[in-house]
Parts: sequence; structure tokens; C-alpha cells
Amino acid sequence: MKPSILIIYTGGTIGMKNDAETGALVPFDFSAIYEEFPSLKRLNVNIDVLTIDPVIDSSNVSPDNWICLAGLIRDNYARYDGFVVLHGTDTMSYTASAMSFMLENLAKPVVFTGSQIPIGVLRTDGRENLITAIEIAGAQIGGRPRVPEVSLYFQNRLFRANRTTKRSAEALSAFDSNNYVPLAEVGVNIAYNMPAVLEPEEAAAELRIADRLGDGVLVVKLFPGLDERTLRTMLSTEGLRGVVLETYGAGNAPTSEWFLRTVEDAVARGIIVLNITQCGSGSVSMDLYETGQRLRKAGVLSGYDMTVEAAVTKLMYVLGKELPAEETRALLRRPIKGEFTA
Ligand code: ASN
Repeated sequence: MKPSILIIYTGGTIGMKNDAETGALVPFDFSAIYEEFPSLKRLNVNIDVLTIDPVIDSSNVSPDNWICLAGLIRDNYARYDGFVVLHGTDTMSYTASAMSFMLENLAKPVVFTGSQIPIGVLRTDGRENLITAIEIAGAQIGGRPRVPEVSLYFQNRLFRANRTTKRSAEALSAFDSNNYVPLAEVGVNIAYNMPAVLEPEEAAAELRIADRLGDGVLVVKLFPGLDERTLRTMLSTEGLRGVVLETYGAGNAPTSEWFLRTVEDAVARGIIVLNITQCGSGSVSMDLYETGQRLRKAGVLSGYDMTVEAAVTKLMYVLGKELPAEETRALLRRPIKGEFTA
């Protein structure tokens, strides 16, 4: 039997084409996908398309959209073998990271993709991204999906979604996964890196999803010159529950008393502080330097080699569970969907 794939189109550049009369960019009707790309019929899959109403530029995405998207995948989970989510590139890594946590017992492929050039423009990168993403979503081995996790396909590379970051506003190779190997590399053939793919913990018929995300999450990026008043004001924001602290290098921060006291005060008020590095690759190691050790002693948690996208969405996901403080911290200390290497 041919695998059945559901394409969920949420918006973004991939969905644009030039109007034949005016030349202006207008949304592409994905429900007419076989008319636009008759060659898709040659793929050995059945395709249905669902378009979110309204489609959005991904800069407008919000956690509410993520809850809707997770619900949509849950509602269609039993009927399809795999899912392709077409999404704007600007925040694709956030949405895809959020899905990796929210689709809790996922055992089928959910492949995110998009494009840098509209699909209706001759030189588009969208056509190849779309076709290969569909092929990957339908790829099976011994009757089981090859990549049963949330992934992101772009320009010949398939990545674990929660390891990705948009790296370029210009290059067609728009995404990187600096701290984790690609799940597949695409040339003449699709070369899957099976040992790198996440094994699902269970293969239940029904998909369990998180239907709440915590708010009160803030990202604070350190820079030389960040002053006490500004940091204190940010960390005293009403309703603040979690801070992703983007530190220097291997997780280092100033050792000045005012800085450490401000962070300690926040932790003492029950605010979770998660330390990730602002470097593009590498990991936080809070034991390496005194500057990191002081943060650990202040109760700051290590985010190891997590991206900011994974850290933000994991915090929202974990806080949304409204667990007792120690359980919240325990969930943040361990990787739950391969989002970091400790
Ligand atoms: N602004 C677009 C978006 O993220 C960019 C893109 O898709 N290439 O929706």
C-alpha cells in the first residue's frame, strides 16, 4: 500500500507565486498541487493537503498557533503515515522545536520545510524541498517509518527539528544544525543516518499532545555593558517564570556581585534560569571556569548545547505542565526529544 501523506500548509514564502496578469506575489493554492506539479504523481505516495486559515507569514506565529497545529496533527494522526508541514523559514525552527516536544508519543514522520524563493518563481528552491520532504515523510523500511520524529528538511539535508537554527536570510541553505549530525543527506540518493534517528518510545494508535504552553518566558542575551538596573527590571517582570540566559562561550557570565545577586534573587523567587551559549556551536559547561561555576551555585540550570529555539519552546512546554518545582527542573535537566547532548 502506498503511504498516505498529509501536507499542512501554514504560510510563508514557499506558498507564493506570481499572478499571471499582474506579476504580483499571490498565495499558491496547494489543494491544486497535482495540477501545479503533475510529476508528484510519480512519487509512490497518496497526498492530501490542508491549508490553515488564515495562512501567515511565520513572523506572526504564536504559541496559540502551535497548539492548533499540534491538534491538527493529532486529529489526523491515525489516517496518515506521515506529515509535511510547510512553514515560513523565519520562525520554522521555533515551531518545529515546539512540535518536537508537544507531539509527545510521536511515532510517525513530521517533516517541516519551506523555501527562500517562492514556489511559483522559476528558480525556486521550494519545489525540491517539497518533493524531497514528501518522499522522506513517506519513506519506510520493513513497514516502519524511517524517520519517526519531528525533522526539518532544507537544501539537501534533513535535520532533527529541535537542533536547527535559521542561519541565513539569503542562502538557499538556510538552516544549520551545528551540534547534531544530519539525519539524512540528499544527493543522487537519500542517505539516511539511521543511528542518529530517534527511536519512538511507544507506537500507540493515538497521538498524545500537550495542549498548554507556559507563558512568562524571556530570553536575556548577555553583552558587555548590560547594567544592573536593566537586568533587574527584566528579571522582575510580572509573571516571569522562565529565563533563557544566553551566556558567553562555554556558559560564562560576569562574576560581579550585582550580576550574581540579581540572578540568585530571580532563582530564589522560583524563576527557572536556563543557561545556553550564544556561540553558534558547542556546549555550556558550567564547571570549566569560575564564571560558570558561580552561575551553577546560584541555581542556574545548564542547557548544554541547546539552540535558543529549543530552549524557549522546551521551557514553554515544561512550564505548561504546571508541575511541582523539582519535577519541572528534573524535566529540564534531561533531554526529552534529543534536544541536547549532556
Ligand atoms: N517571511 C517568510 C516567513 O518566514 C520568509 C520565508 O518563508 N522564506 O514566513
